Amino acid sequence: MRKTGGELIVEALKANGVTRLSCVPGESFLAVLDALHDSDIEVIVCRQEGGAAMMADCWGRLTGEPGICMVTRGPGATNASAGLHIARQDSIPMILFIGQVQRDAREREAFQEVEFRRALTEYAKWVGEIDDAARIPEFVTRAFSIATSGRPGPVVLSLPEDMLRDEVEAPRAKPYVRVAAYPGRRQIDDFYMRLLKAERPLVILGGTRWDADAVADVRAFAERFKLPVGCSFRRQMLFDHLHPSYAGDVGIGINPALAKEIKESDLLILLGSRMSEMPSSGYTLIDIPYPQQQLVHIYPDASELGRIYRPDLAICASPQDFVDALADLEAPGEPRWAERTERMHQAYLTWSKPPQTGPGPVQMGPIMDWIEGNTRADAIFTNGAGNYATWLHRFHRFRQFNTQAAPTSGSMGYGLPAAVAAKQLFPEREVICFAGDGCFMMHGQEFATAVRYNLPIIVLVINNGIYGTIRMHQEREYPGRVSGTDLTNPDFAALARAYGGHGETVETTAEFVPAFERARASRKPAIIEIKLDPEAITPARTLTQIRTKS
Ligand SMILES: Cc1ncc(C[n+]2csc(CCOP(=O)(O)OP(=O)(O)O)c2C)c(N)n1
Repeated sequence: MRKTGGELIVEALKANGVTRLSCVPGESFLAVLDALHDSDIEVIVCRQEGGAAMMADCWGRLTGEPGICMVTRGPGATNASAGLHIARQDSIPMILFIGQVQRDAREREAFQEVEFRRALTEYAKWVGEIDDAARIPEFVTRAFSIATSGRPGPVVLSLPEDMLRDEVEAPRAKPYVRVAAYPGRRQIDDFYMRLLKAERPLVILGGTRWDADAVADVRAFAERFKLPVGCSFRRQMLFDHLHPSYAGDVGIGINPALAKEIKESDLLILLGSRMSEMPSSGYTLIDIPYPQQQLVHIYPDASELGRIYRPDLAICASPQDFVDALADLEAPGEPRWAERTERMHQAYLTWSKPPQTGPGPVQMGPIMDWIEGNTRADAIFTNGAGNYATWLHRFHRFRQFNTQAAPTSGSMGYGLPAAVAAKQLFPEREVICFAGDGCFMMHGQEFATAVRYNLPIIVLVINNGIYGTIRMHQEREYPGRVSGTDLTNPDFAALARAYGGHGETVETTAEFVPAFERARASRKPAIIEIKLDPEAITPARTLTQIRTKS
């Protein structure tokens, strides 16, 4: 039976288990939109391709299956590249389909033409173009394999417009098969012997290719061996923060006590993490290329092992596949390091208590305390980039897998589209987005998407009227010379109402709780603007203290 390219794309998506996708439409892929008309794939129509791609990233992040996004050529694809870059740095499976110019117009710089196999190579794990509609099943299934195997990442498939309209006979699409990479018996024995001989071991979890079972397995392992466990930057959902093994967040502004323990440990077990610039405190935490500590590095992609840090034991396995093998390992009675683990957890608990006072009439500390006491363990928190995110990362105690969507790539604007995607995926769970005034405005238009699909997310816009992170760096490097970091903002509560959502403005600490309760009760997408004194630039230091180095 002959089918159009558009129909074959949708058929291949269905064969690979796709139930939702994000898009901004373009005339370049009308044939796919037409095929979607008769399918049960849910199409989330977005307002800008950057947001659409970030939603697909978030689906990939929270399901482990590639998030799907469709955009048009030139301007659509360049907008989407913001989300592509996040998926690349954050190791998230995602497939971006781009409608492309017709085949006989290529290389003339036709309308909106970009040669994606040249332009997007560094943003994606693989960029392919489908020239022949009969090969759609082959390309799409391969895209799923590449996006999910080894170190996951985004794949781009370019779809020439006329190819999508061709009617051809093609093989029926089959689902991709996941590639597992288990550690061998010899490697597990080696790992076990090193652990038994260690005095001060420490585990750092990170990366992707985790799921709820793997998180439960690693928790059980840490519990049996009383091991201290830290989570890499923005991968905090990998370990229950109230578990006695939890040692803290290995990210920006790391607890100095934890940094010291990492430096002084004699066995570092890096499980799933690349230990890139942010978690490694700018590549200072672990010596490069020869760490002082014995290093066991477990990572799903061989090319990462030994790239920056020379490991003593390298295991090429995904976290899911590695932790499977830990169940058989027997713990020694009371490990030598048990007391140290306890001390590290106590240090974390102290470190994660927010300050109750600071400049201005709004105190984020008590607000965080209230959020901790009044949200469920399965609530999902999203954010982009900015100093405001410190409140969430340092003081929220993540308890469960799949409760965090935050870009390790430090991309502003991620939190809102991610919240929309997370709520669409888990409608029964509360989804709270933290954003700065700068961050929110980068993809604020996706609030309209939340309203359109009736997704009652709660967005906290922490408004200090500045691009705060950059102002902080500026005051440190060029004290008193403010340049390019002031902002003029809309009334965010009025903006929420204009979109058809619920809006609140919080100008004192006491106003926060009733505002949050009203936002919850509204059952609408809501924005709560929290007016924060710009002096409250970090939980510990004011802008003036940074400027005057006092
Ligand atoms: C897309 C993008 N553009 C620029 C930056 C650089 N940057 C990092 S944080 C920041 C300011 C964030 O401001 P805001 O969201 O208001 O939060 P605040 O730091 O004030 O809390 C900027 C401009 C970035 N990380 N991502």
